[in-house]
Amino acid sequence: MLKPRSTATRELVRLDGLWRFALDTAAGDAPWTATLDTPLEAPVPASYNDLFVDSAIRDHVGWVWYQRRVRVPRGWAGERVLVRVDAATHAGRVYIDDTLVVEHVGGYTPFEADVTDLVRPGEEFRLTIGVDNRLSNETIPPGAVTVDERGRKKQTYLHDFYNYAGLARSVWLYSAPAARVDDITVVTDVDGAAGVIGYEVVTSGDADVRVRILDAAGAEVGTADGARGEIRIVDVTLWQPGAAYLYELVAEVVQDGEVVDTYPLAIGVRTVKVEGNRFLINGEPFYFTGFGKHEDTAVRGKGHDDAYLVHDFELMKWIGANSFRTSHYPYAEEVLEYADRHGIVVIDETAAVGLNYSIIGGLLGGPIVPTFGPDQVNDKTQQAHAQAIRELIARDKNHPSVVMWSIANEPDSGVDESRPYFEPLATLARELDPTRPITFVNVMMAPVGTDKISDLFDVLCLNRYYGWYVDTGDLEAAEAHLEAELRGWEAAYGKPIIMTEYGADTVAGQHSVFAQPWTEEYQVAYLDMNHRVFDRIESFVGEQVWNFADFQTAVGIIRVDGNKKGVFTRDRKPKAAAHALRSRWTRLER
Ligand code: BDP
Repeated sequence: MLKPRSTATRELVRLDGLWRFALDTAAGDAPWTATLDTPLEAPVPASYNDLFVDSAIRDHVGWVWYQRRVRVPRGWAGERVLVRVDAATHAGRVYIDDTLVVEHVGGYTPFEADVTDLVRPGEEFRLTIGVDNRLSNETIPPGAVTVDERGRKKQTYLHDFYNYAGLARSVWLYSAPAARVDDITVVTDVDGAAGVIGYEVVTSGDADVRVRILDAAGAEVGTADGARGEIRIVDVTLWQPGAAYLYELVAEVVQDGEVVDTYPLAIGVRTVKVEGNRFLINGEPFYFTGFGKHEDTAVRGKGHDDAYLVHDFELMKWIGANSFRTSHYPYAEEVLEYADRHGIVVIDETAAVGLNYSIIGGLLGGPIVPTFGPDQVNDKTQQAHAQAIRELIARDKNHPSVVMWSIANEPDSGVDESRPYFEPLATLARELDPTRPITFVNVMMAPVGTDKISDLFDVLCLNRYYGWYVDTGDLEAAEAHLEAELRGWEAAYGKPIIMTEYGADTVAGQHSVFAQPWTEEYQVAYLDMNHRVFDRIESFVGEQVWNFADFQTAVGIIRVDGNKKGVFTRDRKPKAAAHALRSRWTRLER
């Protein structure tokens, strides 16, 4: 699904700002059939949870309603009119006046509806969006709603970040011609000094397609006719990590010799390949440095914010990070576009986090519930997971910054049932995009020998917490255990290994001369220990610290106002570890 853009043939109205807002408990039976009777207003984009000083809103389980009036620009007569929601977490319903126009499940990918027949140019309509924050064993990510003895509903979940909900990304009204570009797929290759752009344009309506490529200065460097084909750019400038270069592919729909639609897409020419135990970008071994991140800030929750976007990338540049993982869900498209323009490499992840019912029991010594079963992860969960993979790849396939798909974080991959669950999903991801390596992120409880699915993937991504969850405070034992495990993976698979998570909770300002967990000194020593081991493992191709910044989680006895494994605090102040990482990553040669 193409991101809405303003072009010579398309117009765009961003519907961000304050909307009327109400919980389902206050909104009445059919809140979309009249003006919402509510004193509350909520900003879009933002998660709603932390806005109001009201725990009934913060802890709400179920639907909430957003509403505003929208005027269709009067010049849009004869155009198709579409409403697009960049994300509704976790399920959304859009109403134009009294009419339901689209429903969508999955909290981090966009959806839209053609509403032309329900609205009129120059006139207003009532736009109501319902958003449901509930997770079940059949959603991605999974969760469960429980009802306690007082009849109170609670949302529980298995992932370690707060269940922020609402409209955390932009909402758009846009116009597009009836005969238009619906989708573009670009695959790039390199042939000597030339770049080869394979493209496919899907259109609605019967029309011809023309494609032009412009360089960064706007000069035309290639053209082609037809809905699919190949364009060669002689003397191509490659998109490189740390040295982004973007061309613009302009797809035009032509009817009777006239251009009726035009859609520009930023593209970068680069190749990605796994060869033996190396990860190659443009044929050169690439070593990932950086973080697992979160979309998470105070007050706005997961609300997209351009100021934080720019600042986070500046901090990553300062610290010497060349990459990050969109842990644990697809991030706002603005983030990927920014990565494209700034040469930051992305591992792009679905929201399949927490497919592991044994972890909580395992960590806290409680009962271990099996992950796969009719009331846990089942066929419907798998279907939702397949849909999440489809939507992620459909949305992000053209970003040069995206070099690998991660189809799940820390699933229960140590049990036999994980294989029939994951095998078709890995096949699906490869069919949808045969050009990028695929991975899943392996959990500590499924080490080599226990894990049942790693052979299905190209890169071994491991999350390991030796020195934190195990060998707590004993970095000597941790070092030996970590090294032994990594050597086991290396010997068994011969594939590239990335440590996609390693980290220690650290309260900024906590200090000790001893190796005391929770102190800034311990975080530095913990990271140093990991790095010593990584540097001894030949198959290592990357290190992404958990986490870029402190972030909010559900309450629990192992969380202090959230997860404190950030190298930066939640408001982006460096802990001592930030300086230590900077000193390593700005000098690292591997
Ligand atoms: C891993 C998860 C991550 C957690 C992290 C932690 O992938 O989401 O936040 O551990 O415990 O299990 O800090």
